[in-house]
Amino acid sequence: MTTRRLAPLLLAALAPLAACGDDGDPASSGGQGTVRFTTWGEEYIEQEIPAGDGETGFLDGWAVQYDKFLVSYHNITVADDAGAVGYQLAKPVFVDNAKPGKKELMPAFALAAKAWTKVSYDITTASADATVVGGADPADLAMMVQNGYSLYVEGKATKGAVTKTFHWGFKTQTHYQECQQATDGQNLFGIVVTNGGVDTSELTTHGDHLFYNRLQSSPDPAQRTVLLFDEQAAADDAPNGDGDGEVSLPELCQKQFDPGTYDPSGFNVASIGDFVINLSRTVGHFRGEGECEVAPLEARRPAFPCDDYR
Ligand SMILES: [Ca+2]
Repeated sequence: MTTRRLAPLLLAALAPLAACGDDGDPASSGGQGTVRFTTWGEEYIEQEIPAGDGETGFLDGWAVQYDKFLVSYHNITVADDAGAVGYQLAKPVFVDNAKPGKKELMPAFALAAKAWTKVSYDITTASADATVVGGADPADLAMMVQNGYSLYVEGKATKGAVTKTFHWGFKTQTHYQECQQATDGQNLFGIVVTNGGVDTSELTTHGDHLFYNRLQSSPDPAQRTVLLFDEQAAADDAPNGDGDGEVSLPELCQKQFDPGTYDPSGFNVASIGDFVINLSRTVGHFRGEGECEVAPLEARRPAFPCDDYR
């Protein structure tokens, strides 16, 4: 598993981005090609996030296994450098990335052979009319709709003889834009469709990000971003929680974070819950380790993320 860096969390509204670059047709081929979008939770969500050195797994000895990783995708959009939309998903898609394998998000479609530099998507509240793909359970979609969730994770963490379960439903509304990946040492924005070719974009979800100890990568390389669960586990224990073995979001929202261990990176957070809710916006990625700019979509956001979860 390669080391990851955190996607920037942009909590302010983004100014429109000026178009830039060339005419966006490096393929110069004419004709058209086929475009596919898939999603995958990688080994971390399918199998386990093990104990490790902080970057390869939990620094404090925990291991996490997901039973559900439910994602509500909306508005998957492919546009060119001038903003002309070549494709936009008409119906939302519902998927469970705890199910094994890479899942097709929609049927393959054709696009003109050229660079499509602007790929974006949303993870927003699940919709009853969503297309259920990849073997996801329609009952889980109904649960998401009923509770107003956009993302829901369920699983267990173990350390020695201790097991803590979790069922966390997130209501965050997040837009992922300017999706890009490092290719041959450069950041390639969006996708390149070639004449007769097939291009596949994976909207990868990173299950480890919920357990990071900082909200943005530190400019100081000595300050590592690491995976931790001790504080989350302690949120279930007295005096913060009810000790029933289940770490709930309200319990996380009661638990102040240790500033010696957790770095809010300048964001307004007071509890471990605020960390986890903010980090829920960073699970969305592009083509494996590729990144997108993260933009919250809520018209109103509370002073602290937990204010909507107590
Ligand atoms: Ca509990």
